[in-house]
Amino acid sequence: MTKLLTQAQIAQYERDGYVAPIRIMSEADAAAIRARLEEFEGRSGGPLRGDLRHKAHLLFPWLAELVRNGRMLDAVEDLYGGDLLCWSTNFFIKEARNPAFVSWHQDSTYWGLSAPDVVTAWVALTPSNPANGAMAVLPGSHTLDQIPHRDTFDKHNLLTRGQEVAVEVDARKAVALELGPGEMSLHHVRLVHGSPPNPSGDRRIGFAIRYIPTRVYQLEGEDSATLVRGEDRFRRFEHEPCPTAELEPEFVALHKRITERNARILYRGTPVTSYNEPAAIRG
Ligand SMILES: O=C(O)CCC(=O)C(=O)O
Repeated sequence: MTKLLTQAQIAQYERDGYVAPIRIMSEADAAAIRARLEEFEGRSGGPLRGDLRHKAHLLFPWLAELVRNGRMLDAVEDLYGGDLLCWSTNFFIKEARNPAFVSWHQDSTYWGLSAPDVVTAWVALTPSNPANGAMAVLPGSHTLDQIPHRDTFDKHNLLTRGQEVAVEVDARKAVALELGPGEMSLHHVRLVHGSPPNPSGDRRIGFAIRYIPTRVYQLEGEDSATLVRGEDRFRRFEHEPCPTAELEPEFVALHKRITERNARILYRGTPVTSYNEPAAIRG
């Protein structure tokens, strides 16, 4: 008996490495989250920048609630069982008519996690489609092992190191994941995916939530995660608390410590020590 996904969707995840679209909230609820984000951006002087794009669920209660969305967790439980951690979150915001893009890559490359049992729930807060730079995936590529990547640090690449797979990708085989606000896609950590720039007149906003079963651990040092369902019998991660108000000082300090530590893991082997800010975000 599954909780949310059908047997066909579970089979698709196993075969193709992704499932989409899955509705997890109404369009109105997604619009309300977008409005909260943009209200904050309005107050703080412009698009969300720097560390605020990463692990923002430790700073904003409306994102802490989103990572605990029951329908989303039901779907993830259908894939990885009922003891679940939210390891990380990342905003992928592409401004209107902006060159920001995401190169073809596998998420697993620099995350340092012990097993490829990691799923991303990519939640659309605006429409995401081929006209505004939707994410595209290469079905079945998650069954490949870890593919070598090269770092480009391209100034418009939204990935930390501008990393891209060091093999030819046949883009004709790619499938664009079309989502409406309030829908999500699920993709496997080894699935090759990427996305082109957004030439449209509105922003494309996605919030990527990375979930792992509690048995997975960090190989590259100390790390933290949020227990979102079940129990953690392994206690490999420092458990993160849940914010009750926006940007509470102790949460801001915690978030700084955690994102700096994560940046050291993600940029290991390079001279970069804190989150690189692509020109596409700096503006
Ligand atoms: O938002 C995008 O276009 C790409 C997102 C992505 O690479 C990810 O969620 O891993």
